[in-house]
Amino acid sequence: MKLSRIEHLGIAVNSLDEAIPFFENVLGLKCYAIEEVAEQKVRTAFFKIGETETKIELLESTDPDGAIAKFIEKRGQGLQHVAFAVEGLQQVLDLTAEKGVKLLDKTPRKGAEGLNIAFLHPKSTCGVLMELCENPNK
Ligand code: CMX
Repeated sequence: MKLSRIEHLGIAVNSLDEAIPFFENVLGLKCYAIEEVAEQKVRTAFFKIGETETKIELLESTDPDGAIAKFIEKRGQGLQHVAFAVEGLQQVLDLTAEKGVKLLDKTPRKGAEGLNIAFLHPKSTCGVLMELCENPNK
């Protein structure tokens, strides 16, 4: 596969309202969007980093049974996933599965900001949850 860049870093937080002031007032980033992704049971807040296209995505759980709530229960707040931008996501997933990697998503699904996304299982990726993202409008 060919990764173009880091699309975003996903950080699990207890509360967007409590976390956002640190990113805005201390790191000097601007929260430009808050979006709920109901299917993932999360509310997200996005920040662009400087002149780059890389973003920080804060993730607040909307459901005690959701992946983010379970992550925080087990590990506390922190870096939850790294997302890479790719082109041809379905083909990338097929080739990755052929290499014996455990996929959480065999086909892309809709993530925040209209991106097509798919996760690789952390058991196959040295313990780091990895998300692959494709912008369908590019
Ligand atoms: N990073 C690394 N390891 C993780 C992890 C993460 N984010 N989340 C879970 N794990 C590990 C757990 O520690 C556990 O390891 P052990 O078996 O060694 O204890 C194992 O994976 C299984 O975890 P679990 O708590 O039992 O939870 P599940 O199997 O129910 O779910 C996972 C794990 C990764 C499949 C789930 O977190 C998931 O589906 N994540 C993808 C969805 C997601 O995170 N969405 C939020 C992002 C929204 C967006 O960007 O659009």
